[in-house]
Amino acid sequence: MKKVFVGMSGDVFHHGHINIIETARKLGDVTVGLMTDEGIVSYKRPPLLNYDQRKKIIENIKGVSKVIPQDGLNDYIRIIRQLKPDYVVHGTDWREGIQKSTREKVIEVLKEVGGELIEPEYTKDISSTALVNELLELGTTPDVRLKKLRRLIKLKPIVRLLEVHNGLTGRIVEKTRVDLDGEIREFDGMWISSLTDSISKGKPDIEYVDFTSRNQTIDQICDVTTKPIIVDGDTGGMAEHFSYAVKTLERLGVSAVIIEDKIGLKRNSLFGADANQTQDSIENFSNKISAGKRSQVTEEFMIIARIESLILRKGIDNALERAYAYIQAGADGIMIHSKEKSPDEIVTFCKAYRHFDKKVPLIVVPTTYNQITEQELIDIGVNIVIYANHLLRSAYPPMLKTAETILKNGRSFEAEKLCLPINEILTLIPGGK
Ligand code: SPV
Ligand code: MG
Repeated sequence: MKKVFVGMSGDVFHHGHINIIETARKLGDVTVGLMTDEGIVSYKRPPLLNYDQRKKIIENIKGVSKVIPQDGLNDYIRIIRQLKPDYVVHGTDWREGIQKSTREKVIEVLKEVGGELIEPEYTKDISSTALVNELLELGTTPDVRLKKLRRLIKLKPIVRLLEVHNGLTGRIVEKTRVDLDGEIREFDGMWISSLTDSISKGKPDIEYVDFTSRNQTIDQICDVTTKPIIVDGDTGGMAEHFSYAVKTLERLGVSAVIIEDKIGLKRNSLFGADANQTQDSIENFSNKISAGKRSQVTEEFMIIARIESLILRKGIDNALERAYAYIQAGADGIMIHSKEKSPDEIVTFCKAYRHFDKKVPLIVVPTTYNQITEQELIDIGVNIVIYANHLLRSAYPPMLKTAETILKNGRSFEAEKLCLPINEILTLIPGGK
């Protein structure tokens, strides 16, 4: 019996997959290399079904003898060297895009082991990616969305969030993708910033826009998106109030709330020591975290403690002492914030944090030290990066310019080139016609 190898993700299984397996089983004994969840997220969005669920399906397909884990596209090489298959079967789709270079490497290594590549014509008019996109357009449930963040943290080297403040910006995070030589890069989720939620309502970021109002923003965003959400919970208010907020956020399907260890009238952290800001005591803030944890309904919701020691110039040791205490109090994550132009103090904190015995996911918001790359953050152990205000900040200057242009000219003709064409805004959100 000849040995045949087929690599696949097998998420949203369809007749195109069956066509491949049918070709393979006519050639011999079929081993499927099933992409692990980590392997898939190394080049595209996480699968809808996890590895074990997909394995169960593929194992039960006629003609499949064995399913083995495949850890990403590069793992083809290891598997082929080990298995020494007579044939590798793959649809013609991998002649283009991210899998193109994998295909070339597979051809090389097949020469080494004396095997052959068989490429059945890719089944037209069906693709898992298109099916998944259609499923996502149907929407999601609070329960499914809430669980997504923990899964992403587990699977991805870094989880990438962008600020949203209404339904439209939610759609931008939901849909924007770039294709970098076949690697599909997108945002993993949304940050609901107190700064941009307040400013977009014409209010300062001083916790005046309270949870009742913030929840309306969140609800609006949930209505038109499926990606996970972290909410900026400001100081969390009084522990008694925070306990209620946690339950409401869970009911809405939010995955995590971040609360900052400040007390009294809250000012935005980026004012730093220029504004009158007071840090809470370790004891009081730890009690608030514990109260939130006790009130939680689901297992998966995360309460993340945000440390303001660097913002308030209290030093790294103070920040580390607080991180330790907040983890003891039950925090599911630590956000360390800085308003320095250089990332040095964040890097120092993250490196010291690595030596903690009990660690929880680490979150940073590189607004001022924005030269740091995601790869550099991964290297110092950061789990989540938040781009905290960029959609609102980038929208405001052109809006102001349009308003001024209309005033200066006494008509809108000159402003037209600054605007999205009417036919494009009409069709921006499907279903309008
Ligand atoms: C926000 O986005 O509201 C934040 C982050 O809290 S920062 O503005 O940097 O304080
Ligand atoms: Mg805020």
